[in-house]
This record gives sequence, structure tokens and C-alpha cells, in this order.
Amino acid sequence: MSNVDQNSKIPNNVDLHHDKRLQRALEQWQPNYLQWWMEMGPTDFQAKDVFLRTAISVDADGWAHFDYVKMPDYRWGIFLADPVADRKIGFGDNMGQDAWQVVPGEHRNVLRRLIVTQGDTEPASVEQQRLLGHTAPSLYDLRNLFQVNVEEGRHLWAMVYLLHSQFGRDGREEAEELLQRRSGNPDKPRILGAFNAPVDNWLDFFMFTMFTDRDGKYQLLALAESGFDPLSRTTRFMLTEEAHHMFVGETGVERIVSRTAELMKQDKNEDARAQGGIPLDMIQRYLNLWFALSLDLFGGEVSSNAASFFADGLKGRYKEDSYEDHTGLNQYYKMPTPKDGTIVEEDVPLRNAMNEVLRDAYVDDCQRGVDRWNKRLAEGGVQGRLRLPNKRFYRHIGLYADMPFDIDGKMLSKDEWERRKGEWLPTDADRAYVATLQKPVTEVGKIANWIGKPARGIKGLPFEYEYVRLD
Ligand code: BYC
Repeated sequence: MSNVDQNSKIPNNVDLHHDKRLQRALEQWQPNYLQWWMEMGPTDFQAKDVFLRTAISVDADGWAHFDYVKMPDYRWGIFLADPVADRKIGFGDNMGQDAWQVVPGEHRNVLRRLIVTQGDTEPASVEQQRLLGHTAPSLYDLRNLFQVNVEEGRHLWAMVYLLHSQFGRDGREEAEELLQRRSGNPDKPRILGAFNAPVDNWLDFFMFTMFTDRDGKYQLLALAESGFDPLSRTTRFMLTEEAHHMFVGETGVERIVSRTAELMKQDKNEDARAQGGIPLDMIQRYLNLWFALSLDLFGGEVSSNAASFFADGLKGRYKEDSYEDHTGLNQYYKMPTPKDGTIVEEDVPLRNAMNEVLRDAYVDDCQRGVDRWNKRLAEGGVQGRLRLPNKRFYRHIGLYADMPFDIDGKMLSKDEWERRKGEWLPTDADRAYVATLQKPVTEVGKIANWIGKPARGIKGLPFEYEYVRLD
């Protein structure tokens, strides 16, 4: 069991005080981080008390502490899951060798790039969500937003620790640059597509935490398999916090869907909008958008990068243990590939299809969530249902990038796409309507009309609780 140091400037379970140089370097980065947080973190709520969870150890029971905290006082710490004794590399060409405790020279650049890419998403998401506090549908939701934000901040710390501790000067420079890029800024954008997309309203936010945070889950699970042990250990603990972020998204959409069904039933024409709710077809368009943007985050369907990450033992599959073979050799993935205006299946060597293998696991998980939403619609007695679009729809990365497919995966002419895209993606009118619903509800126990109350509150507390003290 690792020692937890809660009293240092940077709480940690990595014996930071034993490495004074590293400790000093991180303590120098800390004020820059805080400056970034004040500039780019949630606007205007920094002086408020928020009922937040703070990671304090990695013990399965009791890893977190709940209390009122002002966000800038949040104790962002460095916590790695406990080491697995005698851990070996579990897949690829180095299988069976001891896991690396120090970054191996031959994989240094690639690992740095993976860690920087992962790290970059964390502050990006905080930047994307920074204005949402002003329009939260309830104090419960406001608190959940801030919980997600501070923990994404901690996940940045998790990656910066690896950069500082393992990559020397290069790592320190990358850590600085993580604070310099800005979501959506054309001159210094964040690295991956979805992290530059606007998150303008709470429907975007719930779809983001459902679909984009779920990409995070699968990427973290793949990195948790890594033969580079510090990366594996840090991502394993990040997954503990990540679960709540996906809960926020999945139940957020679920509560909107339930409310929409309720409002439809109250209206003589089953028109949710006439009752101030969000109609199902609009919810579907936001779903289509965020699902497609999040699919892009898995990289190309056919990727030599992914093949070498796997071969070198740097990034594994979801639940690598559940496979019989861990080499990925002499096997093929049947990849639907665009050719001469149609789709043909081509055999792709499995290692080159690793991004797609991970994406498939992700899609199954998303489908489970959509099935749950549809249950609420069935219970609410309405006919409409939600669905995932085909994986080819509205993609910007990989085999199907910038090709016109409908949500069934049928290839369209460019003209037909232009004519019909408003059926599938949020239109300006949709955005304008959703914007009209974005009015803050700040009274304890109250909630906006377009979303249902959660089944329960936080940590056994009721929904009717002052999760954020605004006075
Ligand atoms: N946008 O061989 P390819 C999370 C680049 S989310 C822009 O197809 P590869 C979170 C790619 O970098 C999880 N560029 O892909 C969620 C490469 O560029 P270079 C984040 C893209 O390398 C919510 C080139 O295209 N974690 O944690 O196999 C809130 C060819 O790439 C995109 C990770 O991403 C894109 N979508 O895989 C907070 C894990 N996709 O290098 C947090 C670490 C690809 O040739 N990253 N490109 O210049 C990786 O594992 C891989 O880098 C990727 C791409 C899966 C992203």
C-alpha cells in the first residue's frame, strides 16, 4: 500500500518528498496551473462553496472525501493505483517481459505523444464547459459540473506528473504547453477534434459527458494495459473518478428524455416543445453529433500508429486479459471500406485495426446507454425511440472522413447530404431553441422544466440540498 502525503503543497502517494528536484519542478508548475484555472476554469463561481469530492487515497473504500470547498482551494493531487507485484507486459512483441518502471529510450517519443494527447483533453474539456455554470438547471447539476471540472484538472496533474518525472526537459516543456493551448482557438487549438467543438448548453454538456467522456474511459482502459507501468497505474486510478463523469452524462440525458415523455403526455398533440421541453428529434440530432465527434477520437480505422502502439506493448485492447491471443498476429478485421461509391469488406491485419477494435467496444457501451433511455420512453408511454447513428455518419477522421453518409451508413451524393444534413445534425434553429431553455435555476430543490429530477442526490443526500452556496 502506498503512503499518502496530504500535507505537502501537492498531495500525493508517490513519495514526492524523496525527489526534491521533481517536487520543486512540480511546485513551480503549480502556480501556472492555478493561473490557467482562474483564467480558463469555470467563470465567476471561484469564490463559492461547492460540495465536492476530493481524491485522498487509492483505497477501494474511502478513496474520496466530500465537503464544501472553494474550487481554487481544491487539493489537486497525484495518485497512482498501487503497483501490481512483478507485473509483466501483457501483449505485443514484448509480452512476458517485466513492465517498464522507467520510460524505455526506444519508445520515449511515442509515449510522450500519447501522454500529451491524453493530457491535452483534460484542460480542454474544462475550457469548453467554462460558461455553463450560469445556466445550470439545478444546484445538483451545477455541483456535478464543477465536480467534473475539478477532476479533469486532476487528470491533467496525473499526466503532468508523468511528463515531469519521466521525460526531463522535454516533459517540462510539454507540461507548459498543455497550459498554453486553448479549446477552439484557431491559432493554438487543442489537439483532438471534439475538444475544440463548442459546448454551448446543457444538452451539449450531457451528450459530451455521455459520449466524449466515454471515449476517455476506453482510451484510459487501453492505456491501463500499457507495459509502461507508471502510465498504467495513473490511468487505473483516473478511471475511478471518470465513472462519475459518465454517470452525469448518461443520467442527464435520461432525465431529459423522461421529462420529454412526461411533457408529451401532457400535451394534446404530444408536442414536448409546446410544453417547454426538448423534442425527441432534437435530442436525436445532438446525440448524432456528439456520438460522431467522439468516434473520431479513436483515430483512423486503419492505423499503423495503432499497430506499433500494440506491437511495442504501449497501448492494449479493452480487457486484454479476456483475449486468448495477445500477439494480434495472423488475424484480420473485416473492415467495411469505401470503394468506387460503395462499401466493400476488406481484411485488415488485426494490429492495424486496433483503433476499430476499441471503437467497437465503445459502441456497445453507448448502445447500452441508449437502450436505457429507450426504456424510459417506453415507460413514459410514448412511441418515439432514440438510436445510435451508423459509425460512418459525419466522420472527420479515418476511412469515412468527410464523406456523405446518412445515419444508416448509406453513401449519399454531396447534394443530398447538403439538402438533408439538417435532419440529422443540430440546426441553427435547434441551437436557438435550446438556448432559450438555458435559464439558471438556483433555488434549493428546484429544477428547470425541461429536465427531470435525479432519483437521488450526492453521497446519500437528497436532491433538495444546497450543493453550491451561492450567497
Ligand atoms: N482529431 O493513426 P491515426 C478523454 C491524428 S478522451 C485530431 O489515425 P492514432 C476525456 C493522430 O494524432 C481520451 N487529430 O490515429 C474525455 C495522428 O497524428 P500524428 C483521450 C487526430 O495515432 C472527456 C494522425 O491523426 N485519450 O480522456 O492511431 C473529458 C493519424 O492518426 C484525431 C487519448 O486520445 C482526432 N480525433 O490514434 C476529458 C489517448 N485522431 O501523430 C477527457 C491517447 C487522430 O500523425 N491518444 N488524429 O501527427 C491516442 O491513443 C491516439 O493518439 C489517438 C489517435 C487514439 C488519439
